[in-house]
Amino acid sequence: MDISVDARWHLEARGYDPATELMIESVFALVNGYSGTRAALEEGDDVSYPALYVAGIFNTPAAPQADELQDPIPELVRAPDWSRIRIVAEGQELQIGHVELLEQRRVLDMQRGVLLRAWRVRDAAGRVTRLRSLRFASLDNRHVFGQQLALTPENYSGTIMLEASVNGNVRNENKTQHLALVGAHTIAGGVALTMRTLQSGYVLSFVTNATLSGANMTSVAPFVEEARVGQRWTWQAEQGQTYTLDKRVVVYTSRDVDDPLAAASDQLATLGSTVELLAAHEAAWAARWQASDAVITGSEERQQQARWAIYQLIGAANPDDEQASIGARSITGERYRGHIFWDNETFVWPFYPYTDPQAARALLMYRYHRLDGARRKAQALGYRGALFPWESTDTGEETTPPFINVPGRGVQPVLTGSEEHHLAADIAYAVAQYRQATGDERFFLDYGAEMLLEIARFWASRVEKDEHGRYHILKVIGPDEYHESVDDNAYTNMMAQWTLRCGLEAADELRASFPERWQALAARLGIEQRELDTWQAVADNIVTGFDPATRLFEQFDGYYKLREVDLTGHSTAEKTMDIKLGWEEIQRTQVIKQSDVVMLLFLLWEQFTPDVREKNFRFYEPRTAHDSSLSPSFHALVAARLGDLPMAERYLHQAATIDLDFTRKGWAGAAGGVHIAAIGGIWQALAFGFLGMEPTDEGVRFRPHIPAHWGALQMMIQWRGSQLRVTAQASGATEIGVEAGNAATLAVGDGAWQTVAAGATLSG
Ligand code: IFM
Repeated sequence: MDISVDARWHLEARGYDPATELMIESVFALVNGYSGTRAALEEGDDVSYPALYVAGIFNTPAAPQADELQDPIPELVRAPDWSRIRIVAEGQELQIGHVELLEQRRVLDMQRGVLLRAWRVRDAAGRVTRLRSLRFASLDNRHVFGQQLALTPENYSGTIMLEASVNGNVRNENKTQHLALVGAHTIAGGVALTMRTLQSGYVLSFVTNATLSGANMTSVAPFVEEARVGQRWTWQAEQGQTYTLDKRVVVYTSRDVDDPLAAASDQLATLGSTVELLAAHEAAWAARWQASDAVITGSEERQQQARWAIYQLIGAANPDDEQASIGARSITGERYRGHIFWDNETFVWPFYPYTDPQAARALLMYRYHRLDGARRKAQALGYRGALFPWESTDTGEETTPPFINVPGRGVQPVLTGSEEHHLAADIAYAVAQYRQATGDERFFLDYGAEMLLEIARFWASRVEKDEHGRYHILKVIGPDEYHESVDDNAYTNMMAQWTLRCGLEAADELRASFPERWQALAARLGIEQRELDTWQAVADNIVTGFDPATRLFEQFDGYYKLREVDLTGHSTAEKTMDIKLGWEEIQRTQVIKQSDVVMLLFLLWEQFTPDVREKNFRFYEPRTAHDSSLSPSFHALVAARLGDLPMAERYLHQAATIDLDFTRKGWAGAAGGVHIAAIGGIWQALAFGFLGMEPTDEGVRFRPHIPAHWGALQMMIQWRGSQLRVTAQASGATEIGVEAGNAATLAVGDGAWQTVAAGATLSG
């Protein structure tokens, strides 16, 4: 089977194992920001879960989806399967389970954004059929899908029936029906299927047409069977002859246009051939790689992991959509119901300001458009300002389920929705980071400043003052979710302090440079000087848990008194620590689920002296179980910045294998979708850790730490309108080429800032 594979650009899965199938479907998914298509076998089998998700299409069913839930929870809707095929040769269905699979190779070509498959099957009568397929979800025109299938009867001639359909008979994994049929009919040269989400009322229209080429063809018959539409061919196939299906599908929803069916049909009528669509799609991927590639010269494995992370990140965001954001499993699976967490702003989002600023802006606008929901949440809990929902969907309302069934623990209350508030600061941090990285002052003036002020206002209302004039934040969950209802979580308090200062700076700046705008905004939000004085007092007097004697931050009040647990040999994949110890017990221990103080070290790096960074990392790293996929990548990042390269690489590998290792026993891995936060963390570990990128208000500095066996790390970085190519050698030499755009203010190591024009290079 002749698909050539270059591990630096391709992921490959050989054969077929039902145990790994669902993981492969997620990891090899076709993603273009608008939609995600799981890489299920086109003809289906008993375990496969073919699914399309269209970003932002959520539905809340009429009744709760599970016994433990009191109310129904909105979830990302499984949309019609656009790439379904059915092949029957001489009356025999060519599907695993009905025929013997002789060989199979599946390749995700990350460079071109295509999924390739080659397989051979033999039926009980000994007839061997060879098949090859290619699928893509266009990055050039995100509404378009393309599919090709080449079929060759190897050792027989006979009647073959081939069906290419769009199948709307789908329910979500938990069996919830979210879609109702609106209409299915033939159109000029094809077929159309329109469905509507039952409660949220989104309309989704698919139109498709296909051709089958080969000798002695008989005519094509379109079919419409309830919510399944397609075309069907039956012909006398000749031994050794190859027959090729070319299928194009267009999808529009009522989120995009008023009349999705008309839009999809009009587009299909003027669409180029599959080959032309594929060429445009590949060109779009080439442009995105040009702006975001990471090259690791000496390690094929790291190279593949890095490129897969970048592939998933490019495919997770749509720069043209301000109404959708990135859920915990991107658009590749249904775990966490497609909900959007802090995973987005803190883990995934930082890729975009440095590689695709328009996508970064669109994702922040998703939050801005939901500022009223955040105001409502703050108010409902008795606070002021804006507290974004811990779990967010299309509406901007809090959608965290109040209860959840945890394996091994039964039905448990979920406190994150009411207690995990650091997300507010995480969003503020992204707003400031975007402005710093892009210089987009318009965004700051029109939207960013308002977000910062409202979030700062939330924190000022969230604190409680003690008799010594110190401010506390009580009863929170920090990033380490193994400890609930804690007081003065260092991460939360420090990030709240940072947000308050940022809000004060925004107010000062607007007042000084844009007085009219400030007056209008302050009047609209009702901000007076008295309130700003309170913010200052809170920022100056909030407790942080820092002990100048030990140089450590206490993760939260009382953490040191908890029982120490030796985590040597702990394997998350086997059993997480909360399951091993029990939920009550784990709260009595120092076991940390995921990076907490360690995250803080990175986010507020400049605020800490080298000894504080080192001491806190060495204290908290052995206490962290990494029972959340969010954890290893940030340990990789901080370890790399501290120059501990063996540890940094170990954690980087751990982050990558969360999804890419299909062999771990008892581990469902990526089955429910890829762990996009871990993936975003991989890019951040490379950029901010190994390449040592330190963005500042003055310019961007690089202090690389490159493992010897990598040889070099080269990354494409956008900085305030300049396209940079940064190459750091393991030997220590670093070059930053300004390839295009504005002159950039750059520095390497402890060197002085330099202004480098387009076409010039800074070496250090
Ligand atoms: O947001 C995360 C959280 O930090 C840990 N549990 C899973 C959530 C979704 O990924």
